Amino acid sequence: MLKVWGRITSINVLKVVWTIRELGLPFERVDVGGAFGGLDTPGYGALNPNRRIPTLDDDGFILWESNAIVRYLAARYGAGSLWPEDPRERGLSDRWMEWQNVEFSPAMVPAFMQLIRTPPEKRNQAAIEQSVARAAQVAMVLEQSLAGQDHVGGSRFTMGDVVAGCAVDRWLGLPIEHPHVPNIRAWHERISARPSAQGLLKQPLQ
Ligand SMILES: N[C@@H](CCC(=O)N[C@@H](CS)C(=O)NCC(=O)O)C(=O)O
Repeated sequence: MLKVWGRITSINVLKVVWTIRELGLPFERVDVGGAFGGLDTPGYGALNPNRRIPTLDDDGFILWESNAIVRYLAARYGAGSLWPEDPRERGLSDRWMEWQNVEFSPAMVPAFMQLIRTPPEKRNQAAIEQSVARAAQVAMVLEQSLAGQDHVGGSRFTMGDVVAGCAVDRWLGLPIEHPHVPNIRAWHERISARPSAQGLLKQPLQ
């Protein structure tokens, strides 16, 4: 059975859990990281030398880095669904995983950390404003790409929807003024309605 290490309040754990649920696979999740601790033990360090979450164990095969885990699971268990078999269709999905990792999350995370994980008296208003503005700018790339299509890679739900969807779900949940993004909001409703997303998306941020 699949085993995932990591608290569910981590976006990187969330995307892995959503992937596994979408694939309909049995799994066990172990709460480590954050207030749970457990990342500084020799045992965890042997599994994941970065001492980060998530870590996946698939029958003794250990993998870390959340987007690599999503790709692995999709390729192994979701060929033709989460993992498009046509290389072009797969590329159009996969690019949104890179976009999440190198464009959108770096823009948005400072605002998330300030507004959700920092007490009000310790917040840096300038950092929040800069992050909110940059995230809005980056989000418009997705907004335009979603015009006339139901999912990030095209007509079907694929791994790119999971990964970009987790980040966008957080962004939409932030107590900030968002730009006008009707295509993103419609897509977010669509993906949040999936049975596999229940209890994972649209949750209070913490
Ligand atoms: N690039 C890594 C980042 C992993 C990461 O930074 N995880 C955070 C949680 S989102 C973590 O381990 N934080 C320490 C903690 O939770 O104690 C991945 O995508 O898996």
